[in-house]
Amino acid sequence: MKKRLLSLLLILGLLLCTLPGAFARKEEVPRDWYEIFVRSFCDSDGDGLGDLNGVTQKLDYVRDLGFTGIWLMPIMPSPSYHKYDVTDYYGVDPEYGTLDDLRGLISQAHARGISVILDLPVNHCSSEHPWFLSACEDPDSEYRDWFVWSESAQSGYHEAGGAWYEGRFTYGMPDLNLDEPAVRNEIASILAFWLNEVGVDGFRLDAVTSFYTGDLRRNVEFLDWLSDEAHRLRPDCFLVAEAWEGLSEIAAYAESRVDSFFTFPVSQAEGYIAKTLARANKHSGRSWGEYTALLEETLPAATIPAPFTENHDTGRTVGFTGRSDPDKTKMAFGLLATMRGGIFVYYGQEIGMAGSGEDPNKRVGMLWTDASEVTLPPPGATNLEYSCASVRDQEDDPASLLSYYRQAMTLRHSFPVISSGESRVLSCADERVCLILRSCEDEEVLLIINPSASPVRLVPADSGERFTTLAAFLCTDPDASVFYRQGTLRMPPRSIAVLTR
Ligand SMILES: [Ca+2]
Repeated sequence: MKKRLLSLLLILGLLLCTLPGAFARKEEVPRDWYEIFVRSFCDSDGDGLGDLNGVTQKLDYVRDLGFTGIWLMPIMPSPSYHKYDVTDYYGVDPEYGTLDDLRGLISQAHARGISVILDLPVNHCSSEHPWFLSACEDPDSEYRDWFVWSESAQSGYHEAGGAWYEGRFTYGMPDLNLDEPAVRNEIASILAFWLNEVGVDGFRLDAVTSFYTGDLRRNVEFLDWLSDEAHRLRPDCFLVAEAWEGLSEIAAYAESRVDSFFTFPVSQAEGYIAKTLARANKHSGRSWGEYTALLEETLPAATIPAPFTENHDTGRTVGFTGRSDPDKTKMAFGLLATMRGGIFVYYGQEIGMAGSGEDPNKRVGMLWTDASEVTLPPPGATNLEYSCASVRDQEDDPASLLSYYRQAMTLRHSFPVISSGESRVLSCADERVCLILRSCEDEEVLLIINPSASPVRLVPADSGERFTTLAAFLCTDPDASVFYRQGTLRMPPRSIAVLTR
């Protein structure tokens, strides 16, 4: 009887493991991702443009920084510098290299324990894509219904041959008709090509709120379809989606079977991290606790949060932390590095690269050594001054931002529960400090975070939880320390302590 029960449980377990999506998600430790704009990252052949082989050359750097995944911004052939308007979903833009270069990159990444996901813009293609050219030339083309047409002019539509096509972003990006079965078949083939033939580990899904503009229900339906297709092809693939919205809207999207959604409310000058670190905030610890609790109760338990402070579309982090206060810039990452989920860092963020305003300014060449050696600026970039030190100059400086990033990532990975556990915010009389109990089945830590610019002294046991050991700490000042003696914890400004029982 017992045996039969056991085998029944085993079969049930196997069944659950083979189902796509939700069941497998939460128990695993999420990966942390490094976002790369290939054109501006590293040039391997001296033509002035970053390329895939350049990324391969820098994989040790990415690994040593502590990242276990890279997100490559679009690499498929495209007429634009950013390549979010694709002309061939089955290739690599010659500016960046070849499919074999990508295969080489993937195998070198895997050898270092790094996963590779590609940016996948399928809301729209390029107006130069052969599908669209055919659809425009001939109203009887088999590709006509791959796009959305109107007999009259309307907002978000553009004229072509006496009819109007939907192109919500620009006229150069015609929206694909995602209700057309042939389009869905094509997208399924695209997924199969990259996941199975090329071996990428997943996708970053671009602009998912625009699939059916303003229609959450249909967007989620499409995301479920796409996620099921991808996980059927590769059960372990990872999908992270861009729904650039407020928290409740993101939570609604996260009910879909896509693994992860970017946590936009954490990011940028108006985000949770910036607000917590604002100069006038005398209750920075309480604020951070409230934001942590808000995320915990709003996002569905099965989703993997993907917090970040900057990406290729936003102003860079130093724009809101301010160059005059390097410790604040460090602490912005300290907060990010203690968050649940899989965090995302945009190339150059770790050395404090600046950039805001027009998009090209947010996407300039990575400063490895010297400003004279960076890749060619994206067309339209106007701010080409570098106000931070290069990777070379920060590498061996224990006080550098880069060194802090490495330490923060080391702390994060020393306690997998930080990434995968649930949070419970404990009360603390000193509102400059925040106590977060982070726990999963077999691990539990108490994170004590002092985001404030003051030193603090507290008795952690006053929270009602007993943690006896100071297991790790992280300070923005490399010469500072956290002390835990006779039940009292002394923390310098902008510091983090990890206590275990
Ligand atoms: Ca090149």
